[in-house]
Amino acid sequence: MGRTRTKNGTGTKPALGKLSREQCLDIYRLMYTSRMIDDTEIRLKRKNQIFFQISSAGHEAVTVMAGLALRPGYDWFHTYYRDRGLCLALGVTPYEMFLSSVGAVDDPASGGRQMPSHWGHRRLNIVSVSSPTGTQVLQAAGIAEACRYGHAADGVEGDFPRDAVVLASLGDGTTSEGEFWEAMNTICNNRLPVLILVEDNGYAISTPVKEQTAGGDISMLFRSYPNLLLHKVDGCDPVACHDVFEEVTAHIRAGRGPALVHASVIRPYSHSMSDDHRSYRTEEEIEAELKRDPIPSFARRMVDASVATEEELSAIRAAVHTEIAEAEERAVAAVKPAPEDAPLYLYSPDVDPSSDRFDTVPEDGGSPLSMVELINRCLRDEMSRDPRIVLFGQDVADASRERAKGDVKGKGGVFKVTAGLQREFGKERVFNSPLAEANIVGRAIGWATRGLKPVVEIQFFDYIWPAYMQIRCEAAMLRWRSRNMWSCPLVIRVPIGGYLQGGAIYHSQSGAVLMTHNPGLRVVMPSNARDANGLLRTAIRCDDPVVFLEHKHIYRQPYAKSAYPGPDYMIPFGKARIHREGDDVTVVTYGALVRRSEMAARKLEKEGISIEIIDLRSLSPWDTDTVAQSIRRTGKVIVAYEDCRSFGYGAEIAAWIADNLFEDLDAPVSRVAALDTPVGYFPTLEDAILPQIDDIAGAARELHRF
Ligand SMILES: Cc1ncc(C[n+]2csc(CCOP(=O)(O)OP(=O)(O)O)c2C)c(N)n1
Ligand SMILES: [Mg+2]
Repeated sequence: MGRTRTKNGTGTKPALGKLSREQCLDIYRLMYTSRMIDDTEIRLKRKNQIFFQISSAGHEAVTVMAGLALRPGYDWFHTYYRDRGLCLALGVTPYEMFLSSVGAVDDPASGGRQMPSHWGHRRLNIVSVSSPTGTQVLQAAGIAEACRYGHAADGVEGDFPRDAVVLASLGDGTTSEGEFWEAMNTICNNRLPVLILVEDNGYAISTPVKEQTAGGDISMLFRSYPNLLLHKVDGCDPVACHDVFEEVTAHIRAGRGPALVHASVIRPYSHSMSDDHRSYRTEEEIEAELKRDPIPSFARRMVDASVATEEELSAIRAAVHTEIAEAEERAVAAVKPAPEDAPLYLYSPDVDPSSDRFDTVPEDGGSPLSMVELINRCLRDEMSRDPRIVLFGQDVADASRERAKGDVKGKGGVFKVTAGLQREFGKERVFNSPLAEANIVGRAIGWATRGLKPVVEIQFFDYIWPAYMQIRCEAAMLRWRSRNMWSCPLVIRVPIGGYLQGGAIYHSQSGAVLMTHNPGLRVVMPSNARDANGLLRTAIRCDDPVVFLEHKHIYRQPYAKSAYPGPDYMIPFGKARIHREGDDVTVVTYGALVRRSEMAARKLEKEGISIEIIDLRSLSPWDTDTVAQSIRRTGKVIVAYEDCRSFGYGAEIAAWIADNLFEDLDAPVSRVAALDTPVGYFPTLEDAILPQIDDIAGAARELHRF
């Protein structure tokens, strides 16, 4: 297969529109190959030799023409599942596609981990794409920003051509996703070099576009968007698509901003093989649509215009059949994943953040500083060391980009954690995001995929939920789902937790478990300034996505202050700290409950009860060894956590202890946690809901008596 195309401007004579005869034949071959691979997959699925099928039928013309207009391995591609034609035109081979269909280890998209048609190809810059509709557009925005930054910045290694285009394609239904609008906002506002291709086949599964989109026409809604070049095109007509892509790619490459191409296509087959479109479409409608089928209609057009003869087209089809039959046979016989493959590549195989490499000795460093100050110091140190690091989030800048060097004092985050960083490192490296959480994380994933190191802030844990799709389904899964071909090492800093008095329901949430429940993520939560400094440095230098939870109640507490531990201080992940040694009862805890456990232990000491406190620091991975060693001595354990008691983070710790240390326990595993309610505003409510010193002391007394 490959790209045998001839480009315009090579002197070949136009035959159809601006297309030469060679181009026309190549386009026909690519479109026909795409359809034949779909048809072969359908046959394989019926024989149970593959397990899922979704076709690109009807989308071949616009996708092939987009692929031919763009440069594989130079431009960047965030695709969706109907982009077989695009991928073929970029150089993915039929054999590689069949490797995906059968789920072979050598499938270049996912090594048998994702459904077929979830494209990915490292060499061609086709970024691994997931199934959630629309997530790819924010990531494409991030890739485009990273391309621009990498091109202009000093000292950033990698290839960042000035005029690369980033393609983001999607279906009509997917334009209803909020993330799509968040992406369009940033793409237009920042004039990013993104080509958005909406392949409008009139349906999202069974929902027609009129029920989906105001006015039934997505491009109409963008007429007033600033900086956006807009085109509607018949996506079944290769000649029309050629002209549109020629214009929009030139526009984007010239740095004149993004373009949206709204292509009308058809969907002659059902949504997927799990759907039967005859249950919601009439025969007449399906029949009528077939008249626009790009493959026979383009063949007719070529013959009518004497660009090709029937015999020549028939010879092309025969060659495609031969190539596909051979590719199918090889792929069916290819090696499939063994069960041992399952746990591979959740995390970086090269950089282990729990290793000794991340275990350094703190320097002796002067007067005590707060957690806010030492997080800020770490960010400053790391940004000075590594020009790949960029920071963005809501209100994190000192001032707007324009006023960055002005005479205002500067904001630097609602908790001032990033204060002064924009002033020091410039507006290209520290900037505000829109008030949109998925926007922050989705773009950060794009930056990280492109080899930069975003350290982003979500203003409050309570508002992280719009970003959860990006965190769980994208950041955590990118490496695993691409079998280590793609990764997005980034850091998401998140102020979290209660005990603020007045924080109430939406400024006091915990819920660390909702982060630790994602294989592929690292989750840490320091309880003091020095640990925050060392753990954040590890988070930044490691090669995995990290959620860095900063308890906002601890931010400025005098008891949590520490001396600056130096610019290379690191604490490995998965290594707990014995906060206090004791013999009678072990308290396993983290975050704000470390201090509360300490206060309880001081009380209990007077009663002759000796408490050992383990500060986990790192919630995923967590330090089973230190916990086990302590419980083997004390025989009694309290797991204390700020989450709701039921299904909270500590529930897993308690279950692990019960499973693994049953013989060492002299009493049941005890849990101290928040009530299973939100956190109330009035102080007595908050006190009753969140775990207190007396709750820990009471549980310890009970265990001691046991
Ligand atoms: C976030 C999310 N919601 C729902 C789905 C299930 N789903 C898969 S494809 C699809 C329809 C997409 O329609 P459209 O964007 O028009 O693309 P088309 O399939 O028509 O090409 C839906 C609802 C999904 N994959 N992701
Ligand atoms: Mg659709």
